[in-house]
Parts: sequence; structure tokens; C-alpha cells
Amino acid sequence: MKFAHIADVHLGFEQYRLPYRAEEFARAFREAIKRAVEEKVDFILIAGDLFHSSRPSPETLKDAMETLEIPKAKGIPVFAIEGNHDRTQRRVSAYHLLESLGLLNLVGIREERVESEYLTSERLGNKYLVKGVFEKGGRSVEIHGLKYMSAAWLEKNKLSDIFKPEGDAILMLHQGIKELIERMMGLIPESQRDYFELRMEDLPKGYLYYALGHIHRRFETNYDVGKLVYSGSLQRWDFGDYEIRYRWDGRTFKPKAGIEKGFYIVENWKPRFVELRVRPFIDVKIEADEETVKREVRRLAPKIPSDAFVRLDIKWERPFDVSAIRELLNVKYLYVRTRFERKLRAVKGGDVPRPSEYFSPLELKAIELAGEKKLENVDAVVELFLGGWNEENTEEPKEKPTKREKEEEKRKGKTPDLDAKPEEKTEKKSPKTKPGKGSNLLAWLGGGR
Ligand SMILES: [Mn+2]
Repeated sequence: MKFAHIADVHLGFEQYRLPYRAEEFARAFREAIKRAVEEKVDFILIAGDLFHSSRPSPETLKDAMETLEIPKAKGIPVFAIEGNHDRTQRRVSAYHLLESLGLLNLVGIREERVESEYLTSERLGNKYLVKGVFEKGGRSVEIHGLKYMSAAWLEKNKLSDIFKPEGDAILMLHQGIKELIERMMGLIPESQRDYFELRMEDLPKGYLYYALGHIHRRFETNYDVGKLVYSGSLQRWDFGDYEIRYRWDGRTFKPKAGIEKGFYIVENWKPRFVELRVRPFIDVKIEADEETVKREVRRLAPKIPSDAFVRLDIKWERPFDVSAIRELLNVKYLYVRTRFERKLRAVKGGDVPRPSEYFSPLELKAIELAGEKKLENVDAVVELFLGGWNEENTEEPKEKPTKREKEEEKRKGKTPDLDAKPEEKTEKKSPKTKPGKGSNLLAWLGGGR
């Protein structure tokens, strides 16, 4: 038995509002599917977030359909679940459309019984648990799964009550698991409860393979008798998901390799990572004065491929003009982030200097308004006052959600997925705490939900 495990494809994602990035996401999917078919897999798993949105455009749907025709033509079935980005509360999602066209098989909890070449159903309360079944040479494997569910839903519904493997079985989920996120990035404070929905102990035992999506960084571990794998996103998600990070240590740039992007081929239950060549994201961080930054960026430039997306993060105590530095890097996309901030340094003997020695009256007023501890805010306020706002340098290349998307997100957050019991409608009004600066947790989690 041989299969492919793909997740977090995000078709239709115009990253940094660049339409060609959506084309690159589509190309990565086509490449992954082609490689899987060339490897003669028996079936393909898509563990959620095939689409970037629950309402993909006709163009995006066309991309998905054309690529999924490739395995269909070879008689290779595709099994899928919906992710947090593309699930819907409606009866019919883009996945149901693809299923009607014979392009995939949707596993999970459904309203109606489904019996087809690759799907079978069992009763689950007033709904049905629809499972994938694949048979070959007298052996059979069951593919169980569930679309992305909220932490509140998963607290009320235990996965081990729903999923009971018999024989060789795979479980597909699109969730964050606390202990694994911690292994990837360190301890998660309780205030960041929103970034996972499950703990290891919540995972049903007895599966031979756990095909997971949601975390955009690839990760493998063992769980009970099986392998647990996050395949990661096919394309780089943001600059936290870098190919190489160059960090200035005061003397030189120290390179650090990031995580490869791709998917898994699993043969006889052994996962093997298949790397895809995707657009390089290079993250450069330097804390130095203007002269040093210019000199070192010029020195680094030949190491950076021209097709790269680069984030240049400049930090210094006094502001300087970075426009000349921009010209030193000839790359496809450059985002210069500047953080010019003064620090209140403790002097010898432990005395903290009085702010009046260091700041102008205007700045002192701003400090009073913004609070002493938020000096970067003070700088921003002062800059605004002085009309020195430089849009080019302060623009975050983050996708700003449109009003409709915001409403969609709100709706997603508040409405439970299945069993729309009235009491669940009032669930969770807990304040969201964003991870601190420098955290790339969001990168793995797909930019929140
Ligand atoms: Mn995702």
C-alpha cells in the first residue's frame, strides 16, 4: 500500500496581494499531484485547506479541477477533509462540488449516508460517519477523518468516542496539537490557548498513520502504534517560514536553514518527504548603524537569488534613510521593515536615567500618553506628529482582510460546525491573545482563522 499525504495547499491565495503568487500555489499543487501519480501511489490524501477560502473563485476551482483530473484519469482516488480556511457551515462546500465531479471523496461527519466505490457510512447519532475504504490485493485500509473543528466542539465531543480503528486505518485531521506545537516552538502560554484544539491524549489510538494538516511546517513523530505526520504547506507561508534566515551577530551574518516545503509519500506505513522547489523566502535581520547596514547588505546581496522574496529587518537606535539600501538588493520582492527605537539603558550603579535627559518635551508628552514601557509607540506617535511617516517602510505586507472576509471569519469563529445546538451559539467570547513579536507560530497555523 502506497499513498501520498498533502495538506495546506491554499489554492487561490494571492499572497501579499500578488496574483502571480496564487498561480504559484496552484503550480505547487499540480507538481505535488504529478509527483504522486508518477510514484504510482494507490491513493492520495488531502488533509485540509486545499483552498485558501471557503468561497474559491471560478478560476481557483478550475485550477483544482484540472489538477485533480490527473489522478482521476489514472484511477487513483483522492480522499479529503476540509480545513479551517475552507470549511463551510453550509450543506455544500467546494469539496462537495469536486466530489460530485468524481474528483475526490470527502470523509468525515455528514448529514446523509454515502455509499460509493470508495466511501462507506456508519450511523453516528443523527448523522453519519463517512469513511474512505481502499482495497488492493486482498488487503484493505480505512481512511477516517474529520474537518477542522473548534476547540469548544472538541471539548464536548471526544475523538476516541467517534473514531475506532479496526484493522489497517488512517486518521486525517486538520488541527493544532498542543504538545507538538510546543516541540516545534517552545512552551505555549495558556493565553495562547487559541492556537491548538487538541492535546496528544485526545488523539484516538490504534491508527497506523495520522495524516495531519494545519501546521504549515512539516513534522514527523510516532504515536501509539503509528506515525503522526504534518506534511506542512506546499508553498512558503510568510517570512517566518523562511528558506534561509541571515541574522547579524554584531560581526557577521549567520545563516540558518529553514524547513523544506513539500509533501509525503508513505509506502508500507513508512513516510518519506518529497521536497518541492518553491519560491525562496529569505529573512535578513540586522541591528546596526546606517554605514554597517549598507556595507553588509551589499556584501550579502550576491548570496541572495534574484527570484527570492526578501524581508530585510533593520533595527537601530536612531532613524536613517533606507531607500538607498533598498537599491542594493535586486530581488523579486523586497519588504524593508525598520524598527528605530531608543532604549532606556540602565547606567552603572543601577540608576535608571531620568527620561528628561534623553527626550524632548514633545517626546515626554508622548511617553506620558503612551506609557513609559512602550517606547516604540512613542516613536511612532512622535513621527506622526512630525509628519515623518514613511508609508513605504511601515507597510506590513500582510493581507488585510476585506470587510466580507472579516465577517466570514467572525461567523466561523462563533458558529459551531455540526449540531447547531443553541447553547453552542454563545460559546467562546474569550479575548484572543496574539503571539508576541518574532513568533512564527502564526506562520505554521496559517495566519489564524
Ligand atoms: Mn492552512
